Amino acid sequence: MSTTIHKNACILCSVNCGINIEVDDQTKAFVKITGDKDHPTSQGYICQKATRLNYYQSQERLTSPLRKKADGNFEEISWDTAIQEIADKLKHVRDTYGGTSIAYAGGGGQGNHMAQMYAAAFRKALETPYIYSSIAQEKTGNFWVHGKLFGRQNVNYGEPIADTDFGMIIGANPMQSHGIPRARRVIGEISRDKNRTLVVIDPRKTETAMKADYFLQVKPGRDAWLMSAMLGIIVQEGLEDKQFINVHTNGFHDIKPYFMAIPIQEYVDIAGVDYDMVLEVTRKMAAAKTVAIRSDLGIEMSLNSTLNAYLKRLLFLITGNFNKFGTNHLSTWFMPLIGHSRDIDEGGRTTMVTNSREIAKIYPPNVLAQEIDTDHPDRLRALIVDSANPVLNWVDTNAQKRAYKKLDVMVVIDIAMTETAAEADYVLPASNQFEKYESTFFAESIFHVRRPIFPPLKGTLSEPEIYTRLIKALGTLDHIDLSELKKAAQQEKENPGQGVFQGAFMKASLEKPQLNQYSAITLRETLGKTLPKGAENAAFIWFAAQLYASKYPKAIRNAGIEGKGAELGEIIFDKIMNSPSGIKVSHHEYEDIWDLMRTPDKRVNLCIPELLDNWLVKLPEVLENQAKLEKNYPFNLIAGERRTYNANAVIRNLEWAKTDKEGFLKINPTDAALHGLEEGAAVQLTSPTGSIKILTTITDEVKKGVISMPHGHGITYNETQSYKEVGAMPNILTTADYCDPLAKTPYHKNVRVKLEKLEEELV
Ligand SMILES: Nc1nc2c(c(=O)[nH]1)N[C@H]1C(S)=C(S)[C@@H](COP(=O)(O)OP(=O)(O)OC[C@H]3O[C@@H](n4cnc5c(=O)[nH]c(N)nc54)[C@H](O)[C@@H]3O)O[C@H]1N2
Ligand SMILES: Nc1nc2c(c(=O)[nH]1)N[C@H]1C(S)=C(S)[C@@H](COP(=O)(O)OP(=O)(O)OC[C@H]3O[C@@H](n4cnc5c(=O)[nH]c(N)nc54)[C@H](O)[C@@H]3O)O[C@H]1N2
Ligand code: SF4
Ligand SMILES: [Mo]
Repeated sequence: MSTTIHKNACILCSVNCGINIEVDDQTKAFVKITGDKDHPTSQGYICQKATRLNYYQSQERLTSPLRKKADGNFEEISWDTAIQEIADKLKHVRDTYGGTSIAYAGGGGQGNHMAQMYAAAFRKALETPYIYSSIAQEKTGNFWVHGKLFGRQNVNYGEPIADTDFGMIIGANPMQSHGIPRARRVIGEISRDKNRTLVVIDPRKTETAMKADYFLQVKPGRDAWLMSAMLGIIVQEGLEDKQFINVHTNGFHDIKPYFMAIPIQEYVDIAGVDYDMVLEVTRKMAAAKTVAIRSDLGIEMSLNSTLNAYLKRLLFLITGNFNKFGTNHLSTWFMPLIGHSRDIDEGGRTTMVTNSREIAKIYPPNVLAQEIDTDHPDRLRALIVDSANPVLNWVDTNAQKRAYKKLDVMVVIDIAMTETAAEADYVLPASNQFEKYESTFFAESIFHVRRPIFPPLKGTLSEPEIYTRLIKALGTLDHIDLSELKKAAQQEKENPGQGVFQGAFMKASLEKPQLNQYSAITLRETLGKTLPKGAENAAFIWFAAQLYASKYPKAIRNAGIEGKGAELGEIIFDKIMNSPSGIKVSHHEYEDIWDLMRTPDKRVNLCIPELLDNWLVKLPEVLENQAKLEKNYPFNLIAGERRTYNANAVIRNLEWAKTDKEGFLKINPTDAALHGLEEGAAVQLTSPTGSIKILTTITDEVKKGVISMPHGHGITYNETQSYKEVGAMPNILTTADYCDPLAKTPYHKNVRVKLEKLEEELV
């Protein structure tokens, strides 16, 4: 058997480890996948999920554009027909009701972000600001808080557990979900080192908790009480870092009274953790040389999400653990995936129906169905979904299905027939992530352009091509003449290093400002044509490189990339295009890092009155409301755990899972006994929104009253039909209104349900 090894990246989580994929030259099957030692962040590390990426590559695909018929079934149509009909329908909606009646949903899952630049141009052409993103059901509370503390919602910021003396992990399980590079090694190292401390705060005794020096098994949704108590201990015992506070922050004296007033013992009791351990952990944190705090969905998708984001940051800020080695710190994006939005009181934008605020230029999935399913004159009437599966993954599956029926037109761009695609009027088949140039760049200071391993599957197109065709069909680019730029690109190719293309591009941008809005398309059609076949999709990186070089030349040179002025941008672009393992594009020295602050005086604004007066002091009300819900729905369901074999819904064939195909519900032995459940018994869970049937596994990983089910199950896939009824969809149970009042992030980790034993067999 002859094989070829291709470098690429794993697309199953945001860490995007570099991988070597060994491909059988005859059958084209993935024979073996190993870690790529040359990848700048993963350095050869991979987890068990990447080794089974062959299930992504070999899964059932879409191979023709589809149009829904009156009887609800799909028919195959040609690309030309699909593009023209979709463009005509969207144009009609735009011209009749305005661009604000159109929404875009998605944004690239864990590994296909290249299309985003083109999707942005498409939204410009459709005149819609509305991008509903999965990120806005987890991180927007954080971004809003960043806006207040650091001056901008889109600052990039890191949580370097790998380099810290005292690592605290709140509501994250890096041993399974990663979220930080080489997570298992990093956690193992800090865990084994007697001189370093690892604290885990989680209601579940997770794989990460097992490695901790201190495990605080908080009651679900009670982190705000715990973190307030810790802040209370710090200020009441005078443990804050006074020098740091003086030099780098404003507002400490305004926030101090709120934490002086925290009844520490009472709050620790509400959180359900040991008082002495909280005291010890907090004092140790205040005394530690460096502290880094990492958190994720456990506090983002639960009660007090935005307040949690603030309290967590206050913990590292008032102990002086910010912008130093081994502490939470700012950095930069080579190419930002989010932006900065003005807040409501500054005239910022909101949605038309529910008045939900835009944060970081994105909108919350939690309100999408309500923005469609209403008689409001300004409701949404058209929806384009790309690289996302909202019906499965976003809140309230059934409410979404009802809403989508009301749309004038719904288009889904995906590689597979998903639960969401099934609802669409048109489905467009995309080439998958190993069949086109793609990029990954979530990790700090990294950019990885991945080359295609295979040509596009017959019948499919890359998203950049799809968006370019759609924009052309809308007629938006008709009046833009690109001939000068095409000529300049050709000259640049023949005579590189003279800055010919750069000069021409700058000139064209000044003369025709509308070009800037469509720069991804412009570059693809000009510079892109001089790049290797397929690489035209990556041409926009040239522009990102120019911008980045003009802003952070020193940090770029620190990363070992030499060059000056205009030349530096060209050099980074070249390096990125010619580094199959990805490259580190910058390194910010700690002495320069405070320059990345975006407040006018480069100091942190510690005081966010909205969160203190309207929220922190009203925590007792949150508790009262919760108590009412608990009466009828006694169980707290953690709906969406990351496990050994789930990866959102990127791999639909659940045969890829070596264990837990069924997606078991974890339940405590006492609860199991109370309900007469034996290992593997089936139960029905009912929430105010819906009910599901699921198999149980008995474990003391969860306490009495807490149950936990995996994310990414309930998928319909031919070969796994038999699991369909058991591997349940968590979002049948979730409720749109049960969410953060400010950012509208859902409380998926705190779904209130009741549980009944089922006598029937599920499989
Ligand atoms: N295996 C795998 N890895 C993944 C993914 C995947 O699908 N599968 N998805 C990726 C994506 S998109 C994301 S966003 C990340 C998410 O990564 P994580 O947030 O780390 O993963 P989760 O398991 O969803 O939740 C984290 C932890 O929060 C805990 N938790 C639940 N409720 C509470 C609470 O009230 N308080 C506290 N303190 N903790 C609570 C849960 O018990 C869990 O251990 O994972 C990424 N990695
Ligand atoms: N109850 C509950 N719900 C949750 C969560 C939870 O913890 N609990 N977690 C949430 C989180 S953190 C996240 S990030 C979301 C994730 O939810 P989504 O954003 O929906 O992400 P994925 O499941 O990764 O869906 C990616 C889609 O992209 C498609 N795809 C793969 N490759 C390509 C490609 O090259 N091109 C195109 N066009 N499509 C492609 C896949 O087929 C799949 O349909 O789920 C959320 N939903
Ligand atoms: S850590 Fe994430 S990116 Fe790395 S191999 Fe595992 S799933 Fe893939
Ligand atoms: Mo996520």
